[in-house]
Amino acid sequence: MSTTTATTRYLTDEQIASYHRDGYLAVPRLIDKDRVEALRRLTDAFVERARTVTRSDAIYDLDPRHTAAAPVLRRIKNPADNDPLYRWLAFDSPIVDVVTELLGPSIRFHHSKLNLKGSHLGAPVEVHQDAAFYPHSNDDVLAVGLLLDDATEENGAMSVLPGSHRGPIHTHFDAQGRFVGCMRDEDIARLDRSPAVLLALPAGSIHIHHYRLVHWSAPNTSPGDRRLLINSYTAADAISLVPDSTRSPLHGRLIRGTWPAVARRTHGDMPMPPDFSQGYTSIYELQGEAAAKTSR
Ligand SMILES: O=C(O)CCC(=O)C(=O)O
Repeated sequence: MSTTTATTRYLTDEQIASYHRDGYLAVPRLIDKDRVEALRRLTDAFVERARTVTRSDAIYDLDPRHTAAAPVLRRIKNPADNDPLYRWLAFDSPIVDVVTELLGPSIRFHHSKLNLKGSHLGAPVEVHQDAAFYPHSNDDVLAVGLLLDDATEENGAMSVLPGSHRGPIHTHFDAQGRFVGCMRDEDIARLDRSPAVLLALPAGSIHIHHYRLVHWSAPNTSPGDRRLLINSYTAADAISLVPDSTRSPLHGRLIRGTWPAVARRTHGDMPMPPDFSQGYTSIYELQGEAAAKTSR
């Protein structure tokens, strides 16, 4: 691990150590209220524009209940491609400084997405590890979630299993060999999930999770939305073992530091990665394959 070169330090040594030990970290209220308010307005405008959209496309992942009269989006895809404020958050905000404190001074952007867990309708996310979707040559890969709304148990805040990033990457293929974007019931049953942590945090906070960390989130049963902007990053010397499925021109871009001369590898086996060469829809579509699974 390298040390940070950022002039302002956002994390204490204890926070950095706890990220490496537990595989996640919460930083309350990193982004100020005005910026979060602007982000909510921007996101509302995207949802408004979705009224004219009838099927999922390059920007919108529509919930099956979506109509022009009552738009229901599961996700805005690649938000950093589509507005300067989303781009600032991904490339220039304190989020990026925090990431360099965890991954070292040279980092690359992987992707962005905005999960919109709408009131009463918001879809759950089944138990999974991001590493099963996009394994890399080394494990310095993480995702940062920025909360646009206060996240609570009722509105489906994300849960993480501390330390699970030090365990295996579990298969996310079902018994028929289909990539279903979530772990198998028998593997989940073998995990002790009693130490799970619910990341209930106020709007403007971030939570960071290592890409091997087991995590999930429940449906939104509350009257308010739970919107979560996720930006993922890699150490610059982590090379993706799968082709880009984001179709974003920003994917893989060096955003801090220098381009490395050497790709760093971590030893060990993992399940074969999925084949998204025919296109990637979304985690919700994939997990729909496993719809028989009940919410956990
Ligand atoms: O939206 C959530 O609560 C979970 C997000 C997540 O794990 C994902 O989109 O991969």
